[in-house]
Amino acid sequence: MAYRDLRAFVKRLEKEGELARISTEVDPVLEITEIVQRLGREAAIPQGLKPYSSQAGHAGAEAPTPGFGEANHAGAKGLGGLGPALLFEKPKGSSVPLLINAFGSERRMNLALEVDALEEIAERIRGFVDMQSPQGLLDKLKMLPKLAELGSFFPKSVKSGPCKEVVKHGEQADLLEFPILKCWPEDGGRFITFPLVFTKNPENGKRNVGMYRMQVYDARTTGMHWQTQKHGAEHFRRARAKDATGKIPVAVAIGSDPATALAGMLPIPPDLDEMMFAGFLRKEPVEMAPCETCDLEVPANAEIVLEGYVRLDEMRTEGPFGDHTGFYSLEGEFPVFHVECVTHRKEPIYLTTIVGPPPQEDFYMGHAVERVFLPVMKMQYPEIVDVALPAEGIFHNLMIVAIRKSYPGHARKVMNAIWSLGQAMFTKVIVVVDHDVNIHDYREVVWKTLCAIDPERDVQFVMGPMDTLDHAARMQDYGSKMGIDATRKWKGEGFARPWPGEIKMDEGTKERVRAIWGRLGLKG
Ligand SMILES: Cc1cc2nc3c(=O)[nH]c(=O)nc-3n(C[C@H](O)[C@H](O)[C@H](O)COP(=O)(O)O)c2cc1C
Ligand SMILES: [Mn+2]
Repeated sequence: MAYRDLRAFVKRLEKEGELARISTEVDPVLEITEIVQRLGREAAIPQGLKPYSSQAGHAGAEAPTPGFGEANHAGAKGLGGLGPALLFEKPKGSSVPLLINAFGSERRMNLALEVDALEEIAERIRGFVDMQSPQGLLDKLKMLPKLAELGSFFPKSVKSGPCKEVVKHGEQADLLEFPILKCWPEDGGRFITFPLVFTKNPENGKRNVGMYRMQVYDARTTGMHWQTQKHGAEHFRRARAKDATGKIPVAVAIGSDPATALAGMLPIPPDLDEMMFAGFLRKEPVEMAPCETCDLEVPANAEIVLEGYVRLDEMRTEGPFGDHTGFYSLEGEFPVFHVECVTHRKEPIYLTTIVGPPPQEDFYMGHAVERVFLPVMKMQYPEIVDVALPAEGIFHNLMIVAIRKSYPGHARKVMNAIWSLGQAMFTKVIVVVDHDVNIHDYREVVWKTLCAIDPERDVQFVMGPMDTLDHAARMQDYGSKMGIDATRKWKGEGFARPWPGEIKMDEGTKERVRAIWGRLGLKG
């Protein structure tokens, strides 16, 4: 059974010993951040310090061994966590409790998505992706349950829902009643960090849901941090092209059942409904209730809903904001959200998160996305064996890819594929290695990559769109990327020298030493 709402998830976390309640008054201005950071510093297991484990089985150049890859997943386990989820019952200046770090460990991500391992979701996706047109009658019959399951994911419109237990129009609507965080000292103000922002494509009416931070300017005005390549920004541009002086309706839901809350960050194609994907994840449709003041729908189980509009002729300075990168995003001009109506549950819970120097809670959310979408990536590019996004690479700065190399130039083909694949377009550095490198062991990756490259020959630069948050790019949103071909080089790539084998002791000698070990008087 899917979680009914956020509070059902909170209950489960508590039952599992994954939640701490804080009844002391704490200030959402900076203090909550510092508490979360202290817990994180103590609890996080730096991945780089994991025990060294070289992947067995050196394959000779141009002769990849079959049966590789699966063992690579072992390395992705045991990412630790950032301490428990925290429910601040008395945030200073607000009567609304605040939930943070709800997804800050691999275990809590599994609980959120109701799986024992993320692989299960990947497996379900594979099941659908593998569906081919049925051949005979038997095949057709076999597909029926899958198709029925697909149908059950579509969001379901309902008349109303708990999110409307309290409705406040106009002057009564007041964002300042919620414990909105000021995360870092130089932040431009308080920011809503875990919203689901709903808009419609003005051309075809299709829904988009994205997680975009919102700077609070006053009781009824916020920023709308639609980075230029994101779907919200595209809706804004298309509407503006039709009527530059108009406005578009926008609704924001804060806090819902965990799969729905997380759906806002999914890197899925434009015009694909994130709420349908949430239905797939929770195996039950998301119930959507109509807004009070505009033609949009929001999850009926949401804790808090903000309804309003964004004017197409208005921009305002947003930021600075202590960001995913571990640095401040500088000020920039972004659209403005005007709140006309606030609805919420009785005794709502305010869901939020903090980004900052890695790893933070978003690392565990991003890691889940990486694991869940890997089968989709492999479907399109079957040569991809595995990918790894180290926390320090903050999603867009570094992707390590293991491929089964089959032809000259294959590593570069994969780089180009990644740079043209949805939000993977932002990847600043791609390292491509052979399939027998354990890419979740970063020491092994550094060692084997550096041994495998002739830098001038194996590094490729390209220009393209950059993540808005990249402060080193020559211009905002546009800059260069680098691909490193760290695969073994082939004759077909102009490499005439022999490629050496990796050093490994033979089993016979190991066995003989094992037998006499006890007599040597050595530890270990
Ligand atoms: C905690 C958190 C905060 C985020 N803040 C922003 C943001 O302010 N602006 C933005 O464009 N993307 C932000 N993102 C990334 C988007 O949620 C992500 O790219 C998502 O896929 C966008 O949805 P879209 O593809 O429908 O545009 C954030 C992600 C997380 C996890
Ligand atoms: Mn989208």
